[in-house]
Amino acid sequence: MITRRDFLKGMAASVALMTAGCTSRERGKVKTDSGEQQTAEKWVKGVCRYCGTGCGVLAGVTRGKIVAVKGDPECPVNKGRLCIKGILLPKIIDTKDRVKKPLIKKDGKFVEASWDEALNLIAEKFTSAVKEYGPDSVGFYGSGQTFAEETYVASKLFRAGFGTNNIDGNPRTCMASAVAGFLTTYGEDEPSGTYADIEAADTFFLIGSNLAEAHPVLFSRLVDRKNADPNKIKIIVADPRRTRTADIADYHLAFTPGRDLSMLNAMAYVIVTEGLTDEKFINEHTEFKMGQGDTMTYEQYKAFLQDYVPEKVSDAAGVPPEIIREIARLFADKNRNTMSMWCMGLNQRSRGVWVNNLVHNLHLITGKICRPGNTPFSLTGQPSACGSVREVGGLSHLLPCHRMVANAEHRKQMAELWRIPEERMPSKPGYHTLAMFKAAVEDKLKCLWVMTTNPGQSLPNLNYYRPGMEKTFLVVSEAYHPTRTSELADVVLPAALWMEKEGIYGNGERRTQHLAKAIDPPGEAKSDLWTLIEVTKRCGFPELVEGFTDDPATVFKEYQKCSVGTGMQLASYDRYKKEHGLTWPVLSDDAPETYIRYAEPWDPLVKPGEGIKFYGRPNGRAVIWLRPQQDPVEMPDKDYPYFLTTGRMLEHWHTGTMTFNVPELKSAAPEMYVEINPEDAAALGIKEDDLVNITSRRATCKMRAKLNGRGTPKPGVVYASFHDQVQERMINFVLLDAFDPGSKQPEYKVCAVRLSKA
Ligand SMILES: Nc1nc2c(c(=O)[nH]1)N[C@H]1C(S)=C(S)[C@@H](COP(=O)(O)OP(=O)(O)OC[C@H]3O[C@@H](n4cnc5c(=O)[nH]c(N)nc54)[C@H](O)[C@@H]3O)O[C@H]1N2
Ligand SMILES: Nc1nc2c(c(=O)[nH]1)N[C@H]1C(S)=C(S)[C@@H](COP(=O)(O)OP(=O)(O)OC[C@H]3O[C@@H](n4cnc5c(=O)[nH]c(N)nc54)[C@H](O)[C@@H]3O)O[C@H]1N2
Ligand code: SF4
Ligand SMILES: [Mo]
Repeated sequence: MITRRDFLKGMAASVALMTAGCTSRERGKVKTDSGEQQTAEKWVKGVCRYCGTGCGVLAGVTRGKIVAVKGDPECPVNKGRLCIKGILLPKIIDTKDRVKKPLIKKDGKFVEASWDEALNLIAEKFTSAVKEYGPDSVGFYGSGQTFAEETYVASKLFRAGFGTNNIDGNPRTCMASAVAGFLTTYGEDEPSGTYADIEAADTFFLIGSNLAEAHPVLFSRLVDRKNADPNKIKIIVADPRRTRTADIADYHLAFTPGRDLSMLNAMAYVIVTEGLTDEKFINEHTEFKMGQGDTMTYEQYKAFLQDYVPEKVSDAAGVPPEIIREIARLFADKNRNTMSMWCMGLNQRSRGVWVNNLVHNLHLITGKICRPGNTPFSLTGQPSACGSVREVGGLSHLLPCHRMVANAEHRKQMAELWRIPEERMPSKPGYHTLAMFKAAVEDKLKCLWVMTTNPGQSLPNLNYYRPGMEKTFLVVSEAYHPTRTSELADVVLPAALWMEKEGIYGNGERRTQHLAKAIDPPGEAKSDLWTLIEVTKRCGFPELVEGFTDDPATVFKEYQKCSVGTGMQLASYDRYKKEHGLTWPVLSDDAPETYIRYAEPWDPLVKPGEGIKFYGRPNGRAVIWLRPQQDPVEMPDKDYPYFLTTGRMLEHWHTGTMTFNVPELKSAAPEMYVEINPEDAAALGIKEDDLVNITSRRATCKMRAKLNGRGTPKPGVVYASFHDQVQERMINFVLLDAFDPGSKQPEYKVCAVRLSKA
């Protein structure tokens, strides 16, 4: 018989492979997938190309090729572990669809061009659009997968050069609600804790995160924690689907999509009415607010919670009242440490900011924050969504190092740092992602530069947005061609890929890490940094990139200066080259990294004797928000009776450009399918592997049915991943493009569909 312990061990092994099992232990020797022994001439330190976990890697290089990748045993994130995608990274490099020369579309066909021709064309188009239609007629759409230095130069070119804040990126589709949640609650972005809290927590509350597939090495750390003390460690997973993550949970709360706001408020109700709060913490470190920031009292908060008596909300939320009570008690237990982890299930929602606030509330009313193992931890998706976008200021309302466009003092500081007159800093926030692509549809955005992202596949409601990409003058910096975006481009610029260039990533725990260059890019491919610097010069702004070269150290030096005196001060480039990452703030080059923010003795920004201080807020107090339940924009009805939710699977990365090039990953998951609850399938006469039409008000997708696969949605809910590049199975055509009014993050997680056998 398989015991629960064996099962847990198996789970850990299936997602996170110890490198020892995949490559030889002997230093220098590597075993390739074909089994033969090869000797790597050198091992180069880097970071995995994929998820926000940020595993340290060592790339084995022989005769100018990466022949193997192993986990860096000295990186504290993964201590030598990698998941299957990380181990197979060498296979994304030498593929037949790599772009090796610039391509320009002429008479509807792509033809190879020289760099000079391509760069001059871009400079000519962008500068003349600015002249003719004004600075807001051009835009940049970047990514949480660029290096910090790349976004930094892009930001400088668009803001200080063209004079527009039209620079946004895919973290808008990913982290914007988490950012706004942190800012509204603590006045400072990014988590207060780090991954080390996993080893110190006893109760884990995972909501809207499928850790097992999306952050596998963190999942293996969680499984290790559970294995070390199976009776004590408790795992709660709140997700409308049974997932691989839910499989290891002590409690799986399969609530109704979008109704987690009432479930979280009901947990707060139980905590407050049963006297499980930390009154001293509430009195000393918090305040209450509602709406846009109206001050409330504790009494008003208690009155507000009366609408969320578990018995009242349980039917709508789809979770039994006694379970809500039980998990609320477990969460608040004063003898246990509680860590929450969440990801897209909360962020990709039309009330993503509010639901983020509600998780923070639970930690604030119980005082479970600012101590080891007690932390509200928002998981980050991309390898450098934090490092290269949130920190560099790669969104239309942000400036470098957590500064805001709307703040005149911040603009002044940046003008000084960039040595430009203050009036050259644009004060109007630019287009957020969906507004930018809408402006292209409406012919207001004349030129758009897309870098390290694939919006032609990853935006929602694609039938609406793709024609805009076709209409505008579209530049796509890409490693592969064709992609569902590069096919719409006017110019495709061949990009150096992972380990073919050097730079800085920042992972989900504030860890800034350096990736060295291991090999040369193929053909004429160049780093995005080089391309950005060249375009900046050719657009007539050489002063903005003076001293910058292809060597990212030249750019990082200036960026690091922007961080001095902010809440996220960084160390020098040289230090990152030597260390295995450092979690900021790091106040000097001999200072240690910071484990826990806002609290003594860890945070250097908290003065001795201050204890805990939420210094991002004017009064040093974090905000407990009164946020009511509000349903998603599109709920099921008689014509479209099912919820559709979308997300990811272990083997593939987003739009699949990289992972479908890896034979092992492709054969493990060759096409995307739709998960349907067996009860619903029986009612519809759908069997395993039947082709099913998934129809929304916007489009129809055709996929095979899986009834009891690695995930099972609750009845009334269906699920699909968005990794497929085949139009018929591209679920994003079906999705709604509603977004959160505060964060502007799209609601990828909820819309209404009907199903029929195809
Ligand atoms: N293998 C792999 N790993 C990845 C990625 C990848 O493409 N492939 N991408 C990375 C990126 S950029 C990101 S952002 C992360 C995403 O990581 P996750 O957010 O963990 O992954 P998702 O599958 O998008 O969504 C998580 C869960 O949200 C649930 N959900 C649906 N509706 C609701 C709801 O109303 N409320 C709540 N609370 N939950 C709901 C879904 O059922 C799903 O299981 O993964 C990162 N890691
Ligand atoms: N249905 C649905 N849609 C979603 C989501 C969802 O949960 N459901 N999640 C959203 C989220 S959270 C995210 S983060 C987005 C991700 O969506 P995208 O960012 O659009 O997807 P990626 O496949 O990561 O795109 C990265 C692109 O960069 C290219 N590339 C790789 N390395 C380099 C490089 O060094 N330089 C250059 N120039 N290019 C490079 C890759 O080939 C790839 O085409 O998708 C969003 N869309
Ligand atoms: S867990 Fe994430 S960062 Fe680590 S190896 Fe896997 S994909 Fe890469
Ligand atoms: Mo993401």
